Amino acid sequence: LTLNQTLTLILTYLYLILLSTYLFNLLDSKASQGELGWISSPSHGWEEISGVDEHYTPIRTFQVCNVMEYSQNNWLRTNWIPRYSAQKIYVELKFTLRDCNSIPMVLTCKETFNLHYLETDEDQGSKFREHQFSKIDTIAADESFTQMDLGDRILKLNTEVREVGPMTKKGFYLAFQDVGACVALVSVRVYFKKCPFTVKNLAMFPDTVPTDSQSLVEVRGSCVNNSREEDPPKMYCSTEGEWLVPIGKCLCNIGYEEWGVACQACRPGFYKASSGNVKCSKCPPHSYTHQEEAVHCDCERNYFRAEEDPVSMACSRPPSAPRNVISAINETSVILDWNWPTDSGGRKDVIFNVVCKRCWPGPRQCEPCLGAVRFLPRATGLTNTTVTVVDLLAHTNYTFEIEAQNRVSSQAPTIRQYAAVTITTNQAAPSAVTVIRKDRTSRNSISLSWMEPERPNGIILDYEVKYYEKQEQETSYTILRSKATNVTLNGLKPDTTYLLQIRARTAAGYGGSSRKFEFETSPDSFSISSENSQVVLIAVSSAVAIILLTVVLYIVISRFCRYSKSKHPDEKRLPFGNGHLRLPGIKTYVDPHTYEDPSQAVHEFAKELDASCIAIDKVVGAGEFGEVCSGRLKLPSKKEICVAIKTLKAGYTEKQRRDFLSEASIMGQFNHPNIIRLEGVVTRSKPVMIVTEYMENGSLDGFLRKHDAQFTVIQLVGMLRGIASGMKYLSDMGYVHRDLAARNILVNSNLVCKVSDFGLSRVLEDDPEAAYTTRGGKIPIRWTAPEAIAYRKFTSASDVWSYGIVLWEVMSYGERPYWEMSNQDVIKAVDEGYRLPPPMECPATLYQLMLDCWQKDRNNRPKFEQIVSILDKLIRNPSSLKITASTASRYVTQETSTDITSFHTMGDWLESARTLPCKDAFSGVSYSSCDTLAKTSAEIYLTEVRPAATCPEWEPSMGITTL
Ligand code: ACK
Repeated sequence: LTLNQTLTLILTYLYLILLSTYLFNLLDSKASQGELGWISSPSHGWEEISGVDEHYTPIRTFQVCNVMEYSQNNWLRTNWIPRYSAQKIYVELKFTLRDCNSIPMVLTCKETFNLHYLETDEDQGSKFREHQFSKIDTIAADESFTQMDLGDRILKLNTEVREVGPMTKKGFYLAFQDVGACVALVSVRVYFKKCPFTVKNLAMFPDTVPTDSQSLVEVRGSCVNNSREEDPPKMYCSTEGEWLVPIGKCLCNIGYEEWGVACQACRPGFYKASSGNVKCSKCPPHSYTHQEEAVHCDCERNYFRAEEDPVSMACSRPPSAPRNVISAINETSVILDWNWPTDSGGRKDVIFNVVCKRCWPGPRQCEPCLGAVRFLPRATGLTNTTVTVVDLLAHTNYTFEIEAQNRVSSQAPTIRQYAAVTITTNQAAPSAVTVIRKDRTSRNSISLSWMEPERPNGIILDYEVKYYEKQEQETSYTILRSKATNVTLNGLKPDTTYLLQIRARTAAGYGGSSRKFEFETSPDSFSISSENSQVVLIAVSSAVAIILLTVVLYIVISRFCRYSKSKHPDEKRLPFGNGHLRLPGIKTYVDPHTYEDPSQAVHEFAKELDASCIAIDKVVGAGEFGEVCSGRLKLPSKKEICVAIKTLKAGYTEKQRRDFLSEASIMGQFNHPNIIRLEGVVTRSKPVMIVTEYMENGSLDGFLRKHDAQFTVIQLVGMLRGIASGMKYLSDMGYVHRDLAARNILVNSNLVCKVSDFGLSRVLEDDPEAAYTTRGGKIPIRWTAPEAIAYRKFTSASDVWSYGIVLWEVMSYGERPYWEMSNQDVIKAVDEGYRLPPPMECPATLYQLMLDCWQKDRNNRPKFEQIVSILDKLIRNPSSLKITASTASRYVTQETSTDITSFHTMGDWLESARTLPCKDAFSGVSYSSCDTLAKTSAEIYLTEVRPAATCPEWEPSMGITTL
């Protein structure tokens, strides 16, 4: 405490103590040393006398004792007493009174006297009229004294207090009327009560005089200097002059702390950053303040505070450089490890950034590494002291600079704190060949070409091509070497499947082998027995080939001409598009987005209809772009047909028009009984329309819900077969639907199901089921394969996953997949290996098909072609649909679940479970996989599926063989 502070404190308290007396005197006869000058009437009545009080302090008293005369009426009037703000005043009288009985020979003796008052607005001087006064009370003594008491010098002092009020005038007089008593007025005190000035919760409350009524007076406090209101401060002043019920408070401003009843500035070296009644804090390490009232402390030189650092945090500095960098090189990758800096700068948020430079020998010449180099987990913002750098060039010098940073590094002078290490990568073999394509196939030869490995790691000397008959299982194989990236394998057997692997060789040796590619030679259409007949055959085939070539050339040229007329980049067929090998003779889907002018795509693939040929009957639903109506289409010289008409609502933007018509451009390319047929478009008049065949029963999901449990299993399988057939057609065309779901299947009056909804952007915009993923895309989570959700890998295999969900929707009559689970929970459950359980009464074979469609590894899922063929066989052999999935799974869990992984085929499993009644039901249905023979139970919601890797003989492409 400084001297100043102590003095302030003492003075403040003294002031408050002085003010805290709640009785305010208007008159105190004791306080007067000289004559009081009160008026006595008649003059021989009350007498003013000097005396001493019980403490022997000199006082002025008045006394009267005319007991020896009759009819006494002696008045004593005070001086004029100003009222100030008082409404109710108190009169305290101290007096002694002589006991009448103790006075011998008295004529008239009283033991009381009267108290009166008179209100006036001004001092009336010596003018006194007794009739103007009002009586307050008759005052009697509690104790009177006798002659004996006088002798013993015992003073029997009486104290009486009387209230007067409410007073209204500016002042008043008091008067004492004696009617024959022997009385001495020792003191007269006149006062009123008030709530005195006070400071409560750092708020000042002024002197307050209570009202005369019984109610409390509400008083607003005002904050002491250097403080502010937190809650409005309030108190109530009672009629007794007491402060009651303090409410609200003030808080010391920033830079000030509470000190008694005041707010005091923080001393140098201390700060207070927030208002509140807390003490000033000492400056944190490496900071200071030389001023009073500091709200924060400044950082010392070379120390800093990050933007988000609280002022209570010590100032810090950039970390020192990382230490002891070591590198472990493995061919073209390197693991860098280092030690934490000795000085982290006083912070915990140290991160490391790694800069890669490629250097040449000689005078240090370096340049930043090119984008191909990858850092694992990343190059910047590392919180651990290690990083792996991959995809470096072989035999190359690199320098890595590892820089330590923390949040204040950016404020420090530009000195980079880093440690560097220089390495030379090893010689490395080339990476594997990944892209191989079949150029030509004949009965005895196959021509192949491939792409150079992504990382050759040197000059490729040659490629080794190893091939063998699939049936031989690698026991005998042939090896060819080729310097070029293509080769023709001759002398092969006709109609035979071969497996083939390619690897590249550099000076560092052979690279990894490619995965096994499977190719078939053409079938032997003639029975050939001799060399001659082979020659004849070659001649005939050559002739046929020439004719075929001519026809193909003609088609290609005529198509080319059509394409070039539309000024469109003519080649829209991607040889490896969507991971599909196009089937010969099947058209390829053309993405309308590849057209510079999308309206050209519409006219290429859709017929322009005259609006006058269309009659709209009624609205059947709402699409993204406008209403969907039913109506009729009557083309000249054709029969009138029922159609569905999608309209584009008025006020559309150009983009909306393009997106709307893109559906027609896509649909118009398809021609299949299980794909909704486009009749044409109306683009030249308004409204713009897309006209399709009419599907009487609407969407499949609603249709099934409406007819719950009303179909036979064969009927349901028939519908599913249709959908699979439509999807096979789409996947053969290279079209990935992305939004296959029962709601996007339409059903006609013959229960034929057709795939619909072919928008582009619309696919995901339009579908109410589509939700935004963390990667920003909009995806119908419940229907979408995990790889498509995770990294937007949409392929026909992801369509197969969705088909599995449609299968489940159909078998459960339009139940919502995963019921009311949230999208996030669905993603998590599927990722953890759980799958939807079999719907009620679902044939085991169909549930098995669902599980196959939901294989995590998309290569293990069946192709649509296989699905169509499985369903065909189930339809031909209805008994295979008799056993329901829950029954079968019960057998699996009870009898064979422990070693199910040891069965490589469903047949194996059935053999081992020969005694079980389910075997018959499965005869005729054989799967070469056992991995998806999952443990299921009617009691659990979702089914856990074992990973495919548990079956050693599992061949992904052979996931489902023929029935
Ligand atoms: O379930 P729905 O009745 O069948 O409601 C929707 C609605 O329009 C919005 O898509 C119906 N719809 C769409 N295309 C056709 C069509 N070609 N034939 C009959 N109804 C259709 C669909």
